[in-house]
Amino acid sequence: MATTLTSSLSSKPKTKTSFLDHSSFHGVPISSPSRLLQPIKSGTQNLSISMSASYDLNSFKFEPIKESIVSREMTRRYMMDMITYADTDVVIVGAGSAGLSCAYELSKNPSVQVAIIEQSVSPGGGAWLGGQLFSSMVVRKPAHLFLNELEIEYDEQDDYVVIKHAALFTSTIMSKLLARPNVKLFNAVAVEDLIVKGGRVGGVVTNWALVSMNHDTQSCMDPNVMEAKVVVSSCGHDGPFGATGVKRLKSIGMIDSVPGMKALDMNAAEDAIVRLTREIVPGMIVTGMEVAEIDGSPRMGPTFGAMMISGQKAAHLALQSLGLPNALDGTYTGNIHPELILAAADTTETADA
Ligand code: AHZ
Repeated sequence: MATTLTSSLSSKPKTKTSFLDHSSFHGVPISSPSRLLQPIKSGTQNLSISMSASYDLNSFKFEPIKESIVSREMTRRYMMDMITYADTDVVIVGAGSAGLSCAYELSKNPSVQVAIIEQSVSPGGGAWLGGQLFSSMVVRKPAHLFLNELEIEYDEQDDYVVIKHAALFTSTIMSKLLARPNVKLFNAVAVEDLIVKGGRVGGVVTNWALVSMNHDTQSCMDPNVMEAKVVVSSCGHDGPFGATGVKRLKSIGMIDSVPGMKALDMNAAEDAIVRLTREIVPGMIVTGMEVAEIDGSPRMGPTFGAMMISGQKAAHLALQSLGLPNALDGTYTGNIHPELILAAADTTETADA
């Protein structure tokens, strides 16, 4: 269970108010943690730091290795992953906050094989920062329950919580997710297109991201493919790679329009993103900010609760599509907080609903 930092960071006792009544937090400076006010101790006194292994740091030496062994270890394992995931249960396109939340939730079922494809070398999308270039990440309740599950500490305020650094969320969810045996992250790989058969999305067309970015500087460099029973598109809002999934659906005539996200309204935006997370065409679920692109709903700016809950909803939609127990039709018995069990909303709703 996560503990909160409120007691150590806040200089005033907290009283419960609605944010409409003006939170006691607004404008109140946060006092420095007391340890920062202590002078750094010198010498050996009070030091009880230990190293887990007793290396001799004065004459240190690694065990020997042949260079070719390193190459073969990497190549063999990556190629085995490509062979294994050439035909998989779910492909998640985009490892931002929504895609990672979806993958985390989905991969709790060990029988579901999940491939995450991220065009950037570094997964995480925009969630390494909270907004602009600031570190803290604001998460509106009740999405803090997801943080409790992930054991991420936060500073609790009235109707929201604040994680001291967005990177703490992103690194924690990634470390738990990527350790699962049924998950593979293919980073530096871009989804260039979709496999579509009989009106159903049946997988993705991939290429090394650096190749995708250089198509116009080379002669034809054909892509690779990955078949999937379900594709989850979490490509974020429009940008060099953003909204790739829904833009492609429009260009091949599977949806009529991609109006683009509307201007910022945090309250309307976050509810709409969760409500409109859905299977947009057979075989493809859309989550995160890409939802706002397709529905012309507002953006929320620097608040991340909707990315987490939308990702979780996308995971349960994928489980439903796979015919597995899920929180949408009440058949799920796994670890999800009752408040986060999403009502089986009418997923055909539009932004104007
Ligand atoms: O690199 C992209 C990013 O990491 C990746 N991506 C996009 N297209 C791809 C493609 N192939 C592979 N064709 C691709 N990867 O998708 C990820 C999207 O992450 P994100 O953080 O941009 O989107 P998100 O929906 O997870 O989170 C959005 C966070 C935002 S934006 C916003 C605002 O602008 O108001 N507010 C919030 C909270």
